Amino acid sequence: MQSEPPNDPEHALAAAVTRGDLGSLSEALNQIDDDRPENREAALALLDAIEGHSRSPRIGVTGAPGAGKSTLLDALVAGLRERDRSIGILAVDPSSQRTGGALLGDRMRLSSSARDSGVFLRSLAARDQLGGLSEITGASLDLMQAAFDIVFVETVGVGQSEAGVIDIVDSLIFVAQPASGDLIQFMKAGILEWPDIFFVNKSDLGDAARRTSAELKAGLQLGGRRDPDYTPKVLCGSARDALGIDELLEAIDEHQQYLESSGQGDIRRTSGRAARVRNTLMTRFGRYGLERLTGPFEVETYVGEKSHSSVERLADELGLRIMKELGRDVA
Ligand SMILES: Nc1nc2c(ncn2[C@@H]2O[C@H](COP(=O)(O)OP(=O)(O)O)[C@@H](O)[C@H]2O)c(=O)[nH]1
Ligand SMILES: [Mg+2]
Repeated sequence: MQSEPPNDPEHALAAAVTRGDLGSLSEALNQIDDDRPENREAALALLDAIEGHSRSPRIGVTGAPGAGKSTLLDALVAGLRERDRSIGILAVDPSSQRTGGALLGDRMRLSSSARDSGVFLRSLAARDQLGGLSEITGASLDLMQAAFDIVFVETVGVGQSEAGVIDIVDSLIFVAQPASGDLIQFMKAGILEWPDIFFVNKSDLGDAARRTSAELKAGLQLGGRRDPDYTPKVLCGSARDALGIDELLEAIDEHQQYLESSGQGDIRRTSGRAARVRNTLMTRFGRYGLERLTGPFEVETYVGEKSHSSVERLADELGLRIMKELGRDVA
């Protein structure tokens, strides 16, 4: 049981975000993007207030530039609107500003100008210096999850570079180009390990798509998966012609049900939150600082026990501990 929410501006804003008010969501996203120190506490209060209040699916869409991720999202949005679901999309791919993504962005901005349209797009240009997703990406997705029935994050990423997106989503879709590689190349690139669903796009191009799908299926037989209990679906379709979209939506639902019934969903969320806290601490204090915490599992345990605090709050709390320890080292 949670007690009545306190009556302060952050909780009022959090409540409006949770109702799906798009103006409030934009305001909240700007607030967490404002990194002046005097604003920090308000941003943390806002993120704490929405933490754990939504179980909306968080879906990652990755793949090489040009694979059709933005076009696919456009088609998914159409399918989900028919099903009356509200949708938030976070686009971390800077190149999507220029190609098909620009169309997507314009359309979304157009439709979301009506406050109740139920579709919202936010573009984030930057990744952090280390090449991973920035801290703000996870926090933005947390806010959007509170506002919508389902949220997507589009990132350019293949194989190992997907590691960051894994920490912020429940289900990962990999959009493959036809003729983009054979089994050996997929294995070398490490793209078989993480995604929960593979969508071979541009099936209108014919045989190449069928071959790519066969190579992916063969690769998945070889094991080496993060979650050995779930066999990913390999689907074919055309984002441009809206083919295979219903099947993809079904596959997303099915994976979400698997996460729920197996308990993997909770496990993923907790380990993702812990990984985000660890990455933040690593960026701020480096390995030396992180090792000032008492044991290797301290971050995991701490995060697991505090399921009502935001990732950002937990990182600040543990950061304070590290600073105290570092101070002791100096003294
Ligand atoms: N032939 C074909 N082209 C597609 C399909 N889906 C997307 N495209 C095109 O592929 C290009 C890249 O698409 P985009 O969605 O921007 O890819 P992203 O970089 O992965 O987001 C654009 O020119 C799209 O029109 C498809 O199903 N078939
Ligand atoms: Mg794109």
